[in-house]
Amino acid sequence: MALVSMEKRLCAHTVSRLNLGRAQLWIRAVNYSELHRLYHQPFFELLKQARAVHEENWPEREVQLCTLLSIKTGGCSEDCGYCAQSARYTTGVQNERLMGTEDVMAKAEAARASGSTRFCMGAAWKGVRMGTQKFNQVLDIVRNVSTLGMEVCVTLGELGAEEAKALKEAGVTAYNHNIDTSPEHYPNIVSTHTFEDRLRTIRNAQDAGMSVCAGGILGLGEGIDDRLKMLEVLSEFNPQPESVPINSLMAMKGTPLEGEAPVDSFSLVRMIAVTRIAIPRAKVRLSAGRTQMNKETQALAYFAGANSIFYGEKLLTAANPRANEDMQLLRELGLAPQAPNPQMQAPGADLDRPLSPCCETDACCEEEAGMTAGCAGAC
Ligand code: SAM
Ligand code: DTB
Ligand code: SF4
Repeated sequence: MALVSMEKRLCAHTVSRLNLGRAQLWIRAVNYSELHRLYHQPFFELLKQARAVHEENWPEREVQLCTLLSIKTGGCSEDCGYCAQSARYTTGVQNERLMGTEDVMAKAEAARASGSTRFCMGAAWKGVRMGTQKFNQVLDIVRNVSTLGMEVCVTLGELGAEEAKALKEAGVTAYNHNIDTSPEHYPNIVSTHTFEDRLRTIRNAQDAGMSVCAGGILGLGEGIDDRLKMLEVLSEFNPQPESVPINSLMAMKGTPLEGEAPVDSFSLVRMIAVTRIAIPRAKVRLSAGRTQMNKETQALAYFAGANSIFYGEKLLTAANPRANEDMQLLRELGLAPQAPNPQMQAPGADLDRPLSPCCETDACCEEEAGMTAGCAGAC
């Protein structure tokens, strides 16, 4: 049974029986005080625990390779303080229109040929709306890419329930929507939408049956407590995210956060390790910022539980390590690319706990609010 050996060490959390497809697993929400205790242990003690959880839940040598493509670049209405694609900042990113299906297919086929098993498409806009030409175009792209045998991920900003269903039907495996930081720090970074808006989109993606990829960014001027509060929210999701990207800020010239200091490598590895323990069945993706990391830091991150990376020379607008350097590092460490699983089922909810983030309508949320600490604040 997964995680039994951690049972005695982790105490202040909910333990519940979860139906994940056909596999019965024990998954828990880990609360802030427990995350704090885990994070501040001696470094090697934390690594040992994270490694044990990793080995109980994942094939220890596999790393998932995901390729990113920006299908609509720049000119975004939102003011996310870290983002080179916001129209509010002068960053040098050229605005580009939504790509056509054929061009996207060529990139997706190249990604598959390079060994990627997940293709993630990002768009720089506030969100999508049913019936619009641009959303129809996105659906066409998804239908085509989903024929290639890779997992299909999209990150398109805000989603309503209808749009989420349409994406699922078109063939999306996972929806990426990051919460980025703690609820308290979020308003210091973004003013054009709220943390609760992000949670509502995640709820809609979960309800539509898509896997959710949700994580955040380290290095936004937050404290360690903010990082752990972000992780507490993610850990309380019911169902928990299928994958958790941990980005390190790539400080973009022209953005309000251009002067932020780089993330300390031991803090990054600690965060990966605590994420592995708190969300044991999620792929933990060592995401943006790897160009600033040496091989040793990345090796420690893999040891601590990272089992996915963005692969290929470009993220959305920023640079990523060269594919051959990544393959070389995997070989040096005895790691290997993971096989694709496009038919994978989204994690199922634990029916003994309320869904989290909680549901969309106010009335329903009020009903739930009385009975749940697991409502991550969407109501
Ligand atoms: N517009 C969509 C949204 O906001 O969800 C999708 C694209 S957005 C660029 C996807 C994610 O990339 C953000 O939520 C953030 O976590 C990450 N990101 C963006 N710029 C970054 C940067 N400069 N450094 C690190 N991560 C970044
Ligand atoms: C995620 O968490 N990180 C990726 C993906 N999801 C969409 C994006 C990273 C963007 C890095 C900055 C850029 O390329 O502009
Ligand atoms: Fe727009 Fe997404 Fe960038 Fe925010 S992170 S400015 S929503 S593209």
